[in-house]
Amino acid sequence: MMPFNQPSPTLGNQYRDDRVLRSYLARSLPPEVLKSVEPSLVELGDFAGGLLYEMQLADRLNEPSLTQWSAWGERIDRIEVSPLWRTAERIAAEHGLVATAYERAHGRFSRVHQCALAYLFTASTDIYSCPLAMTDGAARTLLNSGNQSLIERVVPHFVTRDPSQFWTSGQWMTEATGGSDVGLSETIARQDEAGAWRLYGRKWFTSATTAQVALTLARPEGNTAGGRGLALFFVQTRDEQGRLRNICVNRLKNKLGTRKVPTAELTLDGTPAELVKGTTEGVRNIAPMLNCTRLWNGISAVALMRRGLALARDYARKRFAFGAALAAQPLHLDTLANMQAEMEGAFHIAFYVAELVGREETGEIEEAPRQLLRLLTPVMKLTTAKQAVLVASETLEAFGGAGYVEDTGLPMLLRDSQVLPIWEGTTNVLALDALRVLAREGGAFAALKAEVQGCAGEARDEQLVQAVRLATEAVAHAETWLAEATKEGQPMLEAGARRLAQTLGRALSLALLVRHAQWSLDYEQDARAAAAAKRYAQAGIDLIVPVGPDDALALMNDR
Ligand code: MFK
Repeated sequence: MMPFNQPSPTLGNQYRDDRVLRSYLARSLPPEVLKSVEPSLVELGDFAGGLLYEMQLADRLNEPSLTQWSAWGERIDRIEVSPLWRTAERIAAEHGLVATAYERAHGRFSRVHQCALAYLFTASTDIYSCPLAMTDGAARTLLNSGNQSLIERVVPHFVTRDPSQFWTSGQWMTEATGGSDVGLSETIARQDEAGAWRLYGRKWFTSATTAQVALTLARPEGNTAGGRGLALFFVQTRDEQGRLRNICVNRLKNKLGTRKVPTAELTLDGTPAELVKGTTEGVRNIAPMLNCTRLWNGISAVALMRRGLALARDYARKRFAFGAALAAQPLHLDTLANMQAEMEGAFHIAFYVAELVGREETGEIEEAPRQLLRLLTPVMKLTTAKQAVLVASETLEAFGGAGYVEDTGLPMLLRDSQVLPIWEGTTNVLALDALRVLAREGGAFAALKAEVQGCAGEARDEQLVQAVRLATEAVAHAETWLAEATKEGQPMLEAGARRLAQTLGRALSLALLVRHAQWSLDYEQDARAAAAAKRYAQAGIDLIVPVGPDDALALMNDR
């Protein structure tokens, strides 16, 4: 008798099969824009569910390698990336994964178009989204800097569709003294006899070190301590002969996930560099890069959730146990539906931020939404990243033991999701950033409240009206808590910052999901977004609880 073999999960066209993406684009893009961009999405959706996914499974065991010495004793520090990564670079350039946002063929909608491409591309390319995010961020940072020489020489390489001309950029910020507290950076910048800047120091965690260029921070000798004393520098990593320019790759990092990303420790020993914008205020000047990579982080979080769900749903139709397919069993369906609801909430807040970025880039943004964007970037990033880890964990569980077995490719989803709350600002660092924004940008909270109320005002379906009430109530509670905690002082505010940020993130996600669900009921006669909204509402929106810093301190002491 033939032994039983379980059919594996498979994927179809990742655009055509994605009700959430298609429905969102149908609402948010003008019909002529949708018609114009749809072929690019169909094409990438086909790649993502077909060739790229097959390559990804075949590429599973390949990892980047570092060769530090040639056979003849020369220090070469050559990094080889996996075959999938080499293919991903070409496809990313050809499909305009960065270029789309800068060609701006459709004005402010081009950012949404680009994020839709990134969303389709990400889950099949083993975090090649990392160098793309940094490249996008570098393009935005250089354009904002006004440094005409760099804008003319470098930006065209970031935004080309020609793979032979395409460059990626690194973002070298993290040092051993602090990944979060960047102001502690120890790298020194010194001018040589010719007046050219050279960098000396050790960068502790540099992602995608194969990039042709990088933006980095260093302290010009004599500058003050802290982030203000740092300057933003541009580095071209190799000379004309392809040799690293006074950069040693000490080792590649052995990480839990993102294992295809060549993340390295570097020593800079007189690396030539150019000032991007002034000799101080490095943290402020690199902020556009941070905000851009935080948007990509959110889009990636949604993409990984969506991939887990696509596989888990397909598997549920193929896997039989206890007399029926999993897809016919109420508890399994209920579990998948909860995951889907989280994904849909995350989807709408991430793409809402993309819409605001598109408006900012085209100058079609007033002061209130600008402040809202500054607040929502960290709030969206921290909210969606945590959801991605939870959904990835549930995805593995939905496959039982198979989800825990490496050659199914499934464990990678959990490992790769786990980076999302860590890099580009941990949950707590971003929650504190959001707190600072609320204190500095007087209109940010009011803008968020107005958006939630605006969405609530569009709900007419009785169940959606009830669901969105939880969002408006949560925002009202957040407002009261913020006022009271401000009176109590900084420790109370900081201790509650994560609960506050997640409450704002979940409340806005719910409100946006409700607005979309009402539209989908009206124009598509589709009740699925409404079903997701109702579930999302029940999963907890208001996370603010009456605890403070004192008991946390008491609990720290365990002796
Ligand atoms: C696939 C997805 C994407 C993946 C890409 C992956 C690549 C991975 C590589 C990395 O992980 S790189 C490392 C990422 N590191 C971080 O994200 C650092 C996390 N820490 C923070 O974000 C801290 O909040 C921060 C370093 C910014 C705090 O530093 P400071 O020196 O205490 O800065 P401060 O005082 O908060 O801000 C200085 C100025 O910058 C202020 O402006 P002013 O000079 O006008 O007062 C701030 O308002 C401004 N600023 C800070 N963050 C900003 C910002 N402005 C706009 N947007 C922001 N996000």
